[in-house]
Amino acid sequence: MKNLQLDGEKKRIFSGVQPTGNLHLGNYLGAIKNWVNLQNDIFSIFSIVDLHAITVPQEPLKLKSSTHEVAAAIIASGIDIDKSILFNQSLVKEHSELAWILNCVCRIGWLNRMTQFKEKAGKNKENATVGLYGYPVLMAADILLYKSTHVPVGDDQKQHIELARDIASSFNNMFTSDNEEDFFTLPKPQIIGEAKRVMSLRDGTKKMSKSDASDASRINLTDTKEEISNKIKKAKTDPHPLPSTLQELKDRPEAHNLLSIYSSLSDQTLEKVLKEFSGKGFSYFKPKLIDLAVETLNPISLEMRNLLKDTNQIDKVLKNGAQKAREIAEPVLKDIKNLVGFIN
Ligand code: AQP
Repeated sequence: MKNLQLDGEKKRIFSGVQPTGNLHLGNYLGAIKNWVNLQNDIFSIFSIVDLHAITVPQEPLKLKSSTHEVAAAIIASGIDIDKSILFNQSLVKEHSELAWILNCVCRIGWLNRMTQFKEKAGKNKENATVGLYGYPVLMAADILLYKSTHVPVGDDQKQHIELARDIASSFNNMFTSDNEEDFFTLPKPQIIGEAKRVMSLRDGTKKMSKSDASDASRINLTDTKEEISNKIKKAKTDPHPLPSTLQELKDRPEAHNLLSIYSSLSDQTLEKVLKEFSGKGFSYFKPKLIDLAVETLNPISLEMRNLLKDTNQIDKVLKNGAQKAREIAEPVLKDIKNLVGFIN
């Protein structure tokens, strides 16, 4: 395990994913694919954030099986558990403890601006849980507990990272004196690749999401070749041929989405993909996208199925990861408690 202690200019990554159902192409391209690339250069901590998952009601047995599935998906996608840390959040109690302290730093006005709460609570705000409202504070705790410097996420999480920076900065002002080095470095979001926000296959203006009622709206990492193929064939499009410039994609959300997915899966810029398909119809483009999606996702889903045959082994991996995570978290939280004025 390299680099457990953070010294000098060292970078450290934290990122998480909720066990709220099967992972989809958005989670893969927006987050996990980038994690796999980054783990070779930067010491990384990845968490299956089950404490976040229960901010909306979860069926307990389903939560357990989703946690196994997400762990299997992350490992099958290429996260190396000897190089990086992988654990489920509730095994490291310091996350909840720090969240409480940060609840006493974060201002209600800051939380009131969070768009994800507005979207998830919908019209029935009074009925949303306090946990859903405070979700971004727990997320700030997740990141800051490891003194993380970088947080690779999809574009939808940018506002939450900005809030984590505000909370860290406020904590520094409250508890670090002028002649001391700031306790927290302000974490930076890393929003990488051409598919920063993968959209629904049924509606190019809506984010691809696990909780969308329509399974046809997303490609799950567990989908078979046939399912991937059918979903892409049925994906919403428009009647025009594919354009040659980014400008012309502006009012064509479905075309933009499918081309961005192709570009991210093939590790090419969107400009290059536009050059390749300019003037062609969707009937020409979609089979190419199907081939590429199947080629990338099929090995992942096969490996996932293999890993899921032994869930005891997955539990062992997560517990071992949690132990390593606590080696970092415990002393950081002790320092924080000390700064706040707790006897510990
Ligand atoms: N559509 C997306 N495009 C790009 N990135 C995405 N991410 C999620 N959806 C997209 C990124 O995946 C990581 C894990 O997300 P999450 O599961 O913790 O939560 P989420 O953003 O709320 O994802 P969902 O699918 O929309 O879940 P539900 O439906 O349960 O709320 C994050 O880095 C996120 O940016």
